[in-house]
Amino acid sequence: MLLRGFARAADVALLQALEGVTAQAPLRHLVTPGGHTMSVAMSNCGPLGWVSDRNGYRYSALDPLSGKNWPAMPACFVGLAAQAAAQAGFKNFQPDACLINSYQPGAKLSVHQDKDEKDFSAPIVSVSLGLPAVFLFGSASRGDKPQRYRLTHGDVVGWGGPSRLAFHGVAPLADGVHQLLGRRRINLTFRRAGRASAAT
Ligand code: MD6
Ligand code: FE
Repeated sequence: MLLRGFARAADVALLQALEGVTAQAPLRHLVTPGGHTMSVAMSNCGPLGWVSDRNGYRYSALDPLSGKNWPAMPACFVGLAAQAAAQAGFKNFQPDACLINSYQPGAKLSVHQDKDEKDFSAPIVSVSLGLPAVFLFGSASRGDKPQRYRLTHGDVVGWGGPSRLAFHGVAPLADGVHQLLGRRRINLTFRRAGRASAAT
């Protein structure tokens, strides 16, 4: 589900909270298991963070840069993610991981599936801020030609159920200047990466 502009009213609060997070856990370019350095810079907040290195992709409670826990998920992040999930039909979404992706012009994310999480019943909520991007959204089989969606500042994508394992990616970011973020796009993806939360 694409919620156009859902995060717009909260943009300044989100970006301010994000600065606190990245001051503790700086954005960095991870290396893939194949040895390529990713063009997207990443960090995390919350109990679990997504990391990649020569040994593979996984979730870790510790930031490999500091050896410490990832910063806590700011309350405005959690609130927005839960509200967006509810709007998309997923009640009680309790994310335990927030992956922060930072794109500069030319950066891209190759087509992939999100399958490192333990709980595929939970949705993923994805918040776009800053420069617009073309989001590629396919099906669960890699060969299918993806649809293209332009995601702009404040758009939120809520995604789960039958589409949870759909292949997706981000086309190389076009250059531009955004009023709040300059030459940059930030994407926040909220997930349930560890065990399912108790139903309430
Ligand atoms: C991005 N997003 O938009 C990258 N994955 O920068 C993702 O890879 C993604 O937006 C799963 C669900 C939603 C997403
Ligand atoms: Fe993804």
